[in-house]
Amino acid sequence: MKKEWGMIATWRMAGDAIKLGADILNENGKCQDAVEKAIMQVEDFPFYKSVGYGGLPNEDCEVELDAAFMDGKTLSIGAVAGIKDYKNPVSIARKLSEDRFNIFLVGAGAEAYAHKNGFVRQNMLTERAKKTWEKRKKEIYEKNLSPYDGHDTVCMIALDKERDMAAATSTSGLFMKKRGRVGDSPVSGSGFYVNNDIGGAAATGLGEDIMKGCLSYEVVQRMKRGEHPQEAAQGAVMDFTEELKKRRGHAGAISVIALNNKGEWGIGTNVEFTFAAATSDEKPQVYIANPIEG
Ligand code: SD4
Repeated sequence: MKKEWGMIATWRMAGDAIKLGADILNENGKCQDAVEKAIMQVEDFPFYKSVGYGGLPNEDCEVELDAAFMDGKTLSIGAVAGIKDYKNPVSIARKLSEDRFNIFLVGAGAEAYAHKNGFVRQNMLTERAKKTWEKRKKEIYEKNLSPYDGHDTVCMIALDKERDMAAATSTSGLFMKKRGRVGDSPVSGSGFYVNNDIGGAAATGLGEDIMKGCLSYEVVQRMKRGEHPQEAAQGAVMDFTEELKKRRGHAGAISVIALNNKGEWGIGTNVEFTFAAATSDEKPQVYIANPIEG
């Protein structure tokens, strides 16, 4: 059933932000604004430890952030990776999407662009995140653990009343990552993809594995072939998880959200996963999903 508008987002942390996005869409606002403003809210909240301010740092205790923005009408994309000391990476990504060239900037280049365009500088490392880093560092050493534990990306996809669609992502990436490590979140086709004529998808989980399957693009292509977002997302995640296990012996955590241009939504996941969704027919709500074995 065709909805007037719709929105879906990854993780429980998006539960409040999706209400803001839903209000924007309900009041005839644009999908581009809905995804950007909702993600900004998550980025600004200090207790969400995997996104924006308060995000967990890399192995050198620096907060390096990745973010992207895509417009489903023009297919414009903007992205930043490994950016430090700027408050809202998603907004920098959106601004970059207006450009014809140089749409994906990393590190110092992204920071110089942000500075030139008047974005707010802010130290993104909170005391709380620093303490978590110190504790983890000690544990890794004492217990000989793998350093990589804990990561979540906020992804949002929206359809507005004009039938336009947009998607955006923002993350601090893998906790204890190496300096300069970039995940799937700012990478088109892997971390996100949206096309007004079909729909959009966005991913969270282990970027190193998500990128091997270009999963967001894969889900959009399945929807193009007529699959419902639920079928497309679950099928793509399960098929690719199997493939990774077969070829490599293991598969990381992978979850994908999907929304088509009728406002129908779905998710696919190989782990327990929380997400938030809202449409013109359904109030904003947080859901818990478990993997469905194929
Ligand atoms: C990354 N995909 O940097 C991101 C992190 C994430 O749930 O979403 N984790 O690999």
